[in-house]
Amino acid sequence: MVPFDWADPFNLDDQLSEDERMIRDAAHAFAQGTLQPRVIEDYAKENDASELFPLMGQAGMLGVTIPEEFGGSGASYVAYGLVAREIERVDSGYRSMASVQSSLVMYPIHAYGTDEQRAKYLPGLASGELIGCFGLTEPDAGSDPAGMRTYAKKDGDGYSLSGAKTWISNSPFADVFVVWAKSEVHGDKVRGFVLEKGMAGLEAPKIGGKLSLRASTTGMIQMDEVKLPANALLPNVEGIKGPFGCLNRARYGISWGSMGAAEFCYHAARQYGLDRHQFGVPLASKQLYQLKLADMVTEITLGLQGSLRVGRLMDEGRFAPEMISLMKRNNVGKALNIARAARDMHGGNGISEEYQVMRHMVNLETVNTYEGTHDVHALILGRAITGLSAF
Ligand code: TGC
Ligand code: FAD
Repeated sequence: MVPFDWADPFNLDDQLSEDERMIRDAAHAFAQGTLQPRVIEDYAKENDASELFPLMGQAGMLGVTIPEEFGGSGASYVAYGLVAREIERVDSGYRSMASVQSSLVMYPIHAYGTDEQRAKYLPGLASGELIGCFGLTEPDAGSDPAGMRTYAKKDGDGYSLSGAKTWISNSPFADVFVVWAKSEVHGDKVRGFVLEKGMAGLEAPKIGGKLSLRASTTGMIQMDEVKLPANALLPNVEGIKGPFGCLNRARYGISWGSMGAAEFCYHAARQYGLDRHQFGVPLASKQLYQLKLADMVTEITLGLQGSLRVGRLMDEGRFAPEMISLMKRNNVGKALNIARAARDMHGGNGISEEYQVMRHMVNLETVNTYEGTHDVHALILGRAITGLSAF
């Protein structure tokens, strides 16, 4: 028998390789040393924290699974998940900045791009000198991205792109835009294009007034006959499965990241209950308080174990996208419940920025919606279980 570790009940640490532990520890040091000291202010002021990208790059937080020849770390999907968990332990918005860069910009350029595109963009994206964004969602096409209207017309040897994307992480300060559009030349199939900041007809205004994910900058991408050369096309994928291939990676990372946010809330609630006395005893001595902590540690332990399993299957090339839907949906939903409980367990202090649990709680509302809503992932699973589409 071994003693029970309340912070790591199933000994996750033991199931990681030496390299994965090193990457996890580096991510923890970066997140606690660089991100944690500034998060309350970034969130309160809705700062555009673009200067964090080169810092993330130097710390090896970008392109974890991208081969080293392109500036990435060439590490496992489990390592990528561990990085997401450490960053989101501080804030979901910072994790969003990093996961869009790695999974939604670097991944498609690496997987679907030419050698020329890889060489041009990936090293700068890995170092954080370049910032990327991913334009799929439109004002009238959110859960149903196949309903997109953004259109690429033939224009000489290249294309002319028009349309609008909305709710796009990083877009107001992005240098590189991976945009998905229906393409005239390709029989109106969805294709990916790489746009660059400063192109005529391309604008990326910020969306202000968010009450969630305020440390991450979100905007639109407005395209008015943006002229693109032929080599702006990502040639190696056609159809809506292109963007979905990217979403698989990002959703998987979110399944780990949301557990990081949940762990922060669980640890905070435990400590608060030990420190805070009411009725002459610590709150943590009360059965109701302990029940909530027991529920938290159970969901976190199972959630991390599930993400680890899916990560291993991804590393072996043996995953189904529905496995990722299962883990994204479960872990984010559970993390949101945990954050709400932690907020409650902190009493009045729970609404203060200083205690941070409410920031995690409202962030997780966004995480529950983006990358496929909680209900959309239920329908993805429902279709796989029954063979019947309920979208
Ligand atoms: P459907 O008929 O299901 O499939 C069309 C084609 O796509 C293939 N496919 C996938 N391929 C790889 N991975 C997946 N996960 C895939 N899902 C589907 C499928 O095999 C088929 O291929 P083919 O060759 O037969 O054509 O497509 P549908 O249009 O009916 O889609 C249904 C649904 C609901 C599953 C899908 O539209 C969906 O997932 N909606 C949610 C949209 C979403 O997640 N948007 C995210 C935007 S990005 C974002 O939120 C970033 S947040 C910032 C951050 O990450 O931090
Ligand atoms: P809708 O699709 O309109 O859904 C509204 C409600 O209806 C939801 O509850 C949903 O579950 C439900 N619903 C929808 N369809 C069905 C159905 N068939 N059956 C039952 N219920 C249904 N997108 C990008 O492309 N790139 C980004 O970088 C990005 N970053 C984001 C950052 C933030 C802060 C936010 C909030 C969003 C971001 N998104 C991004 C967009 C995000 O992916 C979408 O918001 C999400 O996919 C949901 O789409 P929607 O907002 O249009 O909601």
